[in-house]
Order: sequence, then structure tokens, then C-alpha cells
Amino acid sequence: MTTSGLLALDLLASALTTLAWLGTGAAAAFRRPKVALALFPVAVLVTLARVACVIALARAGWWFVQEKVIVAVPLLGLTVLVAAVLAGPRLVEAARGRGVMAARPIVVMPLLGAGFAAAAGLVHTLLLGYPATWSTGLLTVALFGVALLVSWRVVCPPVRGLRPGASAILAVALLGTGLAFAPVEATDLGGGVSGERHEHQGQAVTALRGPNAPAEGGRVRRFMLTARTSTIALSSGKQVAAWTFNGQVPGPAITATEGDLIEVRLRNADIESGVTLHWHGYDVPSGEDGVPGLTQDAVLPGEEFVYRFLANQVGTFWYHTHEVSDLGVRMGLYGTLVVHSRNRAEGLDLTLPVHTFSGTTVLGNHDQPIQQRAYPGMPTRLRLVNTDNTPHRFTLSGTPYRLVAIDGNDLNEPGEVSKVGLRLPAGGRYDLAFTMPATGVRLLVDDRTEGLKLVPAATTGALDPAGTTGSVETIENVRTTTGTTDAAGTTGTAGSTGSATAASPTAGPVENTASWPELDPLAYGEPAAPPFDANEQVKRRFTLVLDQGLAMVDGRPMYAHTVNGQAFPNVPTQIVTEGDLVRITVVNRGRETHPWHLHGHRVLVLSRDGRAPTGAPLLLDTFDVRPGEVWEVAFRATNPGLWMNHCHNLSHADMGMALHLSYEGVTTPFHGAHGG
Ligand SMILES: [Cu+2]
Repeated sequence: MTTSGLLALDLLASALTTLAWLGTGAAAAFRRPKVALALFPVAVLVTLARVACVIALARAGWWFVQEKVIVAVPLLGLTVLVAAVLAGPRLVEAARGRGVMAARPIVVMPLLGAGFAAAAGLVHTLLLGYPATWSTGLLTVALFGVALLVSWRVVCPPVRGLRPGASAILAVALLGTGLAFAPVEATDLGGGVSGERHEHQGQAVTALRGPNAPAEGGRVRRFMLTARTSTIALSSGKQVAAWTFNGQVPGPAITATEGDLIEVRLRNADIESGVTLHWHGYDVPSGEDGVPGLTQDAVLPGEEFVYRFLANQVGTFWYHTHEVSDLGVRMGLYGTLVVHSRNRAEGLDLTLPVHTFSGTTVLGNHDQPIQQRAYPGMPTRLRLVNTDNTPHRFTLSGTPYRLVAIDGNDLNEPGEVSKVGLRLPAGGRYDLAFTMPATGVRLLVDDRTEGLKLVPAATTGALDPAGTTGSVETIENVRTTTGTTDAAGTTGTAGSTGSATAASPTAGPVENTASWPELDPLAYGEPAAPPFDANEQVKRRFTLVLDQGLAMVDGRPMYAHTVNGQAFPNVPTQIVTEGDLVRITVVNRGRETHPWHLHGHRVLVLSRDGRAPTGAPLLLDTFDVRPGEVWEVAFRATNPGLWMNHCHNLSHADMGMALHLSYEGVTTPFHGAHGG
């Protein structure tokens, strides 16, 4: 069974254990000894099942069972033992004789106690989460004590000894609460040392900026993005209230060629909360990274900020605001960033950002299928970008294809696949490549939304700029390699203009793709030498255990998404030194998927659930850590600065699941507590 299955089973067993013991206790209290006696072995059985679950879970890692082994199981075991010794024989006696015997406190209280112990363990797991500390242990015991005391008051009046009992519980609860506010370490050195001399000692992040000139042979690509509220029309005509760059959603597609200098002037017209630009997956200098309160101040209405960085990373990326990013990105403050190599191939090249506007899935700004004519034999590349908070599943029918790049990184010898599902994490990108067949090709999103239909064009040659039939719909936000005007007003290189038509579909029937197996990127492509040797001396090791629990988020108590039991900004900052080889273990013991995203670096996947990838080396900037999964990744610290390290389900990040990773010696003049 999978770890997430075991986690669910353990919750179920805990709930059943609670119900069984409370039911036994209640039956006794209501003088039904035969019912209680019948329930007793059931309660013992589910208790044993619960313990078996914990033992099975422990094999997946200590992170998954810590609070159960330290607090829940001992408390449960002790109370069940007491119940068996005190209540068991008397219950048998009562069942034979008079029912009234069963209602004696010495029978009822131990049975209820076992139920309260089971419930307290459940509460620890659900409300307090990871890790088990003195604080969470004491609070759990106090909760158990309160329940016991209240039922004591009900079951056996007149009561004696209640007051000292209540005082003791109060003391335990206060101590547990107090310890919860004990100061935590502000930094995590990951086992490394602090105070090493290095190049960036005392350097401000504001000095870590991009260059002013392109590389030799490159050119300057200037873009102007103005953030403003607007109402936009989707392709169906449906109106959507949005936050836009230049009045459009997605924002203008930024494209460049390797060696160019990308210069983006960001202006804010009327986004009251402010706006920034973060270049997702692009390893820009830290001062260009667009994290408010860390690398810059948020750009408020009437203000501007200019970003400059070299187009030295070929591939598919995207940009988005990082100020109140959960709301801002959801409302539309995002766009695509594609950098082409200098010897770029001709062909059809479509960038397809998927997003959800009030429940409607769109590709670009299309809430209806995009129809694109393509000539058979034409090399075709589809760049899928997930700008949502949750994963999307893509299926391509009508042709075999190769998944040539993930997160902007080319894969080694990607094999041809067909009839597979591609699960794209939030924030992630997949590049698909194939030769346009003589028949149609269709892209489905989540096995139900028709995203794109590629319809074979009748003749070979250049794409017809206007389409041949009926009304012509320009595909505003779907970029072809050719002819689409970018935000700077420059047109792409050679070729002709792609177009979409409203012609009747000839992309073939819609296939039912829901049963297609999911492609595992860790088992795809051919092994090769990784970009760095992950077995050499590791300087820093960090572990991030992701969970949910009560924690302070920006000074307010919340049911937060936590990292090692803390929420932003209280999660200790990870400290690295330039040149370090850094390993990070990410553990998900929660019930939701967490797309983990480190700014400024691409990480090499070392293992998932203890198993190394069997395919091509995988460099990712966003990886889905599903419930119960344990990922180990590594990176070389070669990009000095201050970086966010967070869940890219931005609502999770907003609810605390974020931290900083800082290069030693780099400082910030900005004091925003919130990382956006
Ligand atoms: Cu998350």
C-alpha cells in the first residue's frame, strides 16, 4: 500500500478506535453491559489495527509517525490496558448479573478514557501535526485530561477531587501553550558552518542585478508591461474581471533568442496591493527575482521597476507577480517567457499557458478549443505551461510524440510515446515535439477540455495567414514561431503567420483518454551523466516536512500549511555558501499535493520515495510532492542571493508554506515580512 493510503487508513483506524471505545463506555454508562461486552473486543481489534497502521507507516519514514509513536500510541496503549484490567472483568460480571453494575465509574471511566486517548491522538495528527514536541505532547495530554474530567463530572456526581485535577490539567495546558511560543531558531545551517569567508560578505541583494548589454551577437529586447485591472473577453466572448498586463490575459508573451538582453519595464497603473515580476524557472540574478520585501519593494500604483537579465537559458518559462501572488496570479498577472536557441528550427511552435478563470479552463485566452491548421510533415512543438495552483493532466491524441523538455531543460534521448497522460505540476512546463501527421491532432486538458485541435492543411508550404474558411479568429495569446508580434513591437523571424479558423473540426473524434496511464518523468529518457556529481561532498542537508496544523502566519493564528511545524515567516531560513553542494529532502505527510519551487536554481532529482530516477537526469524548478511522498533533490549553490523556497500552490504559500534560502553574507534593505 502507498504511504498516502496508509496515512488515510491510519486516520480511519483512529476514528474507529475513538468511536469503538466511546461506544463501549456509553453502553456501560447506560447499563447495557451485554452491548458493552460485545463492543469491547471490537474496540480492542480496531486499536490493534491502528497500531499495525503506525508500524506499517513507520517503514516510510520517521516523519510520518513521529507524533503517533511518541504521544498517541503510548497514551492509547496505557488507557486500553487500564480499561482491560479495571473495566473488563467487572463488565463480564455485570453482564452475568445485574446491568446496574456496569454503570459504576470504575467501569465507565476507563472505557471512556481509552476513547478520549484515541481522540486526542487524532487531534494531534490533524490539528498540531509535525513535529511532535513537548508543547504538542502536553497539549494533547491536557485535551485528554479535560475530556476525562468533564465526563467524570457527568458520570459520577457528587464529585470529589475535581478541583486539583482541573488545576493540574490547566497547568499542563498552559505549559504546552507557552512552549508553543518558545522562540525558534531563525536560521538552519543544514549541518554546514557559518562565518566562512566568501566573496559576497556583506553584499546587498540590490547589487546583484543583471547586465546592461546583451552577449556578443545578441540584441536588446525591450518590453513594457503595465499592470491594471480590466475586464477581458475570453474567446467565447465571456467577460471576466481580471488583473492584466497591458490589458490582456495572459500578459504579452516575452520571447528572446539566446544571448539577447531582456529588459522589462514594469509599471503599475491601479493594482492597489502592488505588483512585481518573478521569472519562474529562470535563474536571474537575485536582485531581478521580483520578490517583494526581499529583493525589492512591491511596485505600487504610479511606480515602476526595470528588470534586466541575459537570455542565457533556452527553453519555456513564465513570469508572474509575486506580490499577493495567490490572488494576483489567479486574477491574470502572468505571461509566458520563451528563449530560443540561436539555431532554432523552423516549424510550428505554440506556447500554451493553461489557467482557470472562475472555474473555466483556458489555454491562452481560449475557453473554446483552439483550431490551428498545420501542414503535414511540419515539425511541431507545443509548450505547455501550468499557471494554476493545482496540476493539470494533458493528453495528446493523433500522433506519437516526444516530451523533449521539462521546466525548460532538454531531456536526454526522450523516446516516442503515445496514449499517455502528462501530469504537469503547478508552475511546471512540458515541451512536446512531433511531426505533424496527415491527420488531425488533439490536445485535451484534464481528459475533458478540448484545448487544441491541429487540423492538417491541404497543401504544403507556408501557413495561410488568414485561414480559408469562415470567420477567422486570431489566436491572440498562442504564439507561433512566426509572425506574431511581441510586446516590444518586433516580429519573429522568418516565415508566415499562424492562424486559427472556426472551420468545422477535422482533428478526428475526441478520444476517451481518461484511462491512459500517466507518464513518469523519473522513468523517461535515457540515463546520462548528471550536470554535477551529487555524490561528492554534500555541504548542507535540509529536510522540509510539509503538513497542516495550527501555526502563526504573519502574526495571526491559522490552520496553516506548515514546514517543519512552522509557517512563514517563522520557518528558519536555510543558509548556504556559494559553491556548496546542497541536498534537500521534501516530505509530504499531508493530504494535498505540494508543488515545491526553489527560486534561482534548478534542482537535480536524486530520488523519490528512496528510488533514484531510471531515465534521463531530471533538472526541475517545480516538482510535485504528492501526499506521502519523499523527494530528495540537490543543487549547486552558484547563484548568490536571497531566494524564496516555497510551495507553488500559491494559496498554500499564502497560508504559510514558504521560507527563505539565503546565501551567507547577502543582505536585504527591504523589510516586508511577506514574501508575496
Ligand atoms: Cu502546497
